[in-house]
Amino acid sequence: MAPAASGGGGAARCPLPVLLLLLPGLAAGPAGMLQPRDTPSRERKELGGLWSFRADLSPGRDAGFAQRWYRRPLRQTGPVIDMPVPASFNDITQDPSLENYIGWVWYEKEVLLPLRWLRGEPAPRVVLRFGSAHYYSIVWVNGVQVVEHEGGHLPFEADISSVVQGSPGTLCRITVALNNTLTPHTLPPGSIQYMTDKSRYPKNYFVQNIRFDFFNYAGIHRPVVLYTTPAAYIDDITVTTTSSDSVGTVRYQVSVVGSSASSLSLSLRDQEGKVVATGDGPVGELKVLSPNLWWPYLMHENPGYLYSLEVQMQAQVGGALLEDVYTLPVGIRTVHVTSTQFLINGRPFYFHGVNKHEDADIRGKGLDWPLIVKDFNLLRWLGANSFRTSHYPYAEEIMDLCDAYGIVVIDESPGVGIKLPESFGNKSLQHHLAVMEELVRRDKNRPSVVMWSVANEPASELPPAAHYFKTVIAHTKALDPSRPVTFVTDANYALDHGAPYVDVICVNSYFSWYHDPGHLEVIPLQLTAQFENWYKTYQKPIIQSEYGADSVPGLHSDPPMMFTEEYQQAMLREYHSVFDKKRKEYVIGELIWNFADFMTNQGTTRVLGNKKGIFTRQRQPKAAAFVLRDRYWKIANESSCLPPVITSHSLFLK
Ligand code: GCB
Repeated sequence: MAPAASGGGGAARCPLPVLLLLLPGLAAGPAGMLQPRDTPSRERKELGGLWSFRADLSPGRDAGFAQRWYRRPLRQTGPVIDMPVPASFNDITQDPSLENYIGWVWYEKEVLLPLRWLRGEPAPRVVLRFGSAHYYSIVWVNGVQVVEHEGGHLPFEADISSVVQGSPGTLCRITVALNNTLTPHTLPPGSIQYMTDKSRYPKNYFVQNIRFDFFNYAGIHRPVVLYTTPAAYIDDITVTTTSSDSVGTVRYQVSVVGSSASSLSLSLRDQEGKVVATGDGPVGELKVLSPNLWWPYLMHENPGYLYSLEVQMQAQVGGALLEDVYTLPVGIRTVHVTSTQFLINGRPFYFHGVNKHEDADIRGKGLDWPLIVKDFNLLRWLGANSFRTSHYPYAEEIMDLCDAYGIVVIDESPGVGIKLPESFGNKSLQHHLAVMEELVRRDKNRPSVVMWSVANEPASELPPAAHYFKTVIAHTKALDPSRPVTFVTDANYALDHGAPYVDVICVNSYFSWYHDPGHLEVIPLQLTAQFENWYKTYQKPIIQSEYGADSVPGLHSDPPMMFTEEYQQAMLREYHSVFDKKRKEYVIGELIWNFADFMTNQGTTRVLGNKKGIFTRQRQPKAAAFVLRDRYWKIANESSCLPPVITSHSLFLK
């Protein structure tokens, strides 16, 4: 699991001291993080495209700070290359040292701002927002530092009004220093290891060790936008929904910044644009008669029904009347967990879905619309009704489509690979709590999100895991009492210190793969025992949150042998026969590992990455995809509330 830190030679000093020196604590405050939208009172400018880029190749990776590269255009302080945004930088060039680079890289973009943003009367508030940048970011505008952010998968932003409005011209220079070093206290954690045996490694050679199984792609991964609001503005909106006796209730809370005397009015519109409920003030309830509930895909003929909640604010600030408008999509649905079931709108929901990654050729983890839409088409072709955002929060653009298409989401934090004892200490814990705050703040209003997962496969058999998970789960529930909380375990049921605190048991197992490789015949016994042991211990519903086998596309053998397409199919079928017995009792879901092949660190068990996809990395189906497709449509037809059978021919109705 240890990549060469700086390519072939590897002789570079660790950037870690620089990172730690600059870590002041989390910059994200309690403010809202509404997705930037064009509204009558707000404008948005996308900053995607080519940025200037330089990796800091100085021995300490610290030349950029020593020479203050943010003070002048980047091209004036040394050579730059073009770097696409959004994208990971790793696979863009032919340079292996950039592919495996660890330390600070620098991005820069020069943008001309509209005059009305700078000299308008009254001048708007101008905000610079990053959908995500991996892992640690420091941002300057015109040489002035505006924000720092830790964490690679969640948005952060800065009010840059005073910087740009105070500048003489309309040119705005945005400089970003980004560091992908992981420490035992980052999420995900990692560690730098110096190789000191001089007979085997060059001087100062180091590697970054990680305990998770995907390539640590880095870069500005999601859209960067500038947007405006009035000086007094709608900062945050929280909605929760219930429904009973043909009345849907939308409870809302709105916070305004910049004025203590604002007035708020709200209207909820259906998909025809008809106003179905109105309200006013910062807190209240909207009642919707005979609501169109938000249903998961394949549970209703019109899944993913979204109303539009339009919030209008008026505030008198310094003699001027400021107006702000923000529109939030709202789905009315309920979620409940019993000891044997997961209920959406009071009806049992069975997760027949996948685990994914944000991963593709060339762009790495960079947001890519063709890939996103292709993946949703494949999900619906497959008859999948759900996925887990293994192993970090996915882009807001992806979550929007889950809301709109009715794809149910288990929303996972970047808490993957928490294995070292020091990663269970207070420093890590506090950071994990802050990350959950950022995640809940971002995704709390999404109907597709039905459960939070705070971690994947931590060393939950270690005693400190008890306090750690008790605290993280309680904190998450306090932030959002409306959704169940879990983490995904591969620990022994009798030793797991975190499981007492979850609402749903999510368990990963790889029988006949990592254990008893090649012995498919052990699956029925071992999988049955797994379910019975967990249920006997906790009386909570169980999701098989991972299972699967690597297959190299085009590799065949009968009888099935490991790594062939036949073996992957056969393993799935063995698991499915047990799922079919246990889903009549308390098993509430099955999520294949994995939707598509994905890149990992190099290693003796990985042939150009992890090959457990049922689709290749280029999204072509392997034989296993057809096994799963038959199964998912069959399950959907069994449990559908629609009188006529849904067939796979109705796929593209949406
Ligand atoms: C797991 C991990 C996942 C890996 C998978 C595998 O248990 O949760 O991140 O990729 O196994 O294929 O080894």
